[in-house]
Amino acid sequence: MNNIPTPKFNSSPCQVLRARERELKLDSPKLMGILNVTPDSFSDGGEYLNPDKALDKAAQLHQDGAVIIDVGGESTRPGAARVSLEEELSRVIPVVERLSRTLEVMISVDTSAPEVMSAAAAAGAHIWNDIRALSRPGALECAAALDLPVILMHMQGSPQTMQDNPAYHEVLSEVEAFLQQRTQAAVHAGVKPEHILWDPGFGFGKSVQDNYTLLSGFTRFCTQGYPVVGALSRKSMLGAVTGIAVPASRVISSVAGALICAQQGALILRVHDVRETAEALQVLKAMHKARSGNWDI
Ligand code: PT1
Repeated sequence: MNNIPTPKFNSSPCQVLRARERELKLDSPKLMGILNVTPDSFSDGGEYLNPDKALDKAAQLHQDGAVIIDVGGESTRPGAARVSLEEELSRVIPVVERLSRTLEVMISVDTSAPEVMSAAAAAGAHIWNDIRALSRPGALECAAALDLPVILMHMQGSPQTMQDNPAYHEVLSEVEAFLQQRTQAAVHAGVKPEHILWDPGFGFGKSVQDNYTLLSGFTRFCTQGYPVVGALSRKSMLGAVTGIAVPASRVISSVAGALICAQQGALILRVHDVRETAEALQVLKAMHKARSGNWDI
């Protein structure tokens, strides 16, 4: 453990994420709770297709400590089927509308379709979470016009084929180069640099070893000036080392993974198990407070 760098997450000036009327101060790692409105999510498929159930779940995530709710209408786990625009819109928009009226949270939308994100933004969404890093036609222009924060994620291939034969010469530098390049493209299209977030994309076209190489070198992504999202909750990279085959049973390893990301500088953690992750984060926060001399807990 002694060669894992531990950047100060509360070093000043801290970054502030601004989205319309909302502000999120990234002075310590913040939790993004996952709300899947899909019939085929890898860990909670079909549970929250009903908007009433989705709202209850979001309220629970918020109460447990999530300050962002990530609404997803397209499953992007390995091998997932593609979904039509109409279907995605019909799953996502009603939930975003009701969420924005009822909860004091930032709403992110896990989509690659500019049509879905435009409608979601009109319904009150604050953040575009795009696993395809604004690569769909019209996505870059749409992101610039919406003037909202965007998460750019790395993926090799597509969800349908990405786990067939992932291969890298050097995974850390290739993922970083990709994120730099998509950042350039976004800024060139008119997206504000302070609206850009990075995500190395655990599980998206990566072998188990690639995923752990990314985890071991996570700090490098956190020192480029963009807030980084750590998102490995319940993923197969955890099952691969614990032997736990059922995603919903990977809570302990998910919390461990989230804490490793946070310790290395991740400022947003995308998680299913918000309460458990929030509890674990208290330990890291206490350590940072002791180190900074700001011990008032
Ligand atoms: C992610 C992410 C996401 N992951 C962001 N959004 C998923 N920003 C959906 C497995 O190996 O990492 N970052 N939206 C879900 N995708 C996966 C991928 C789920 C791999 C499971 C696996 O089990």
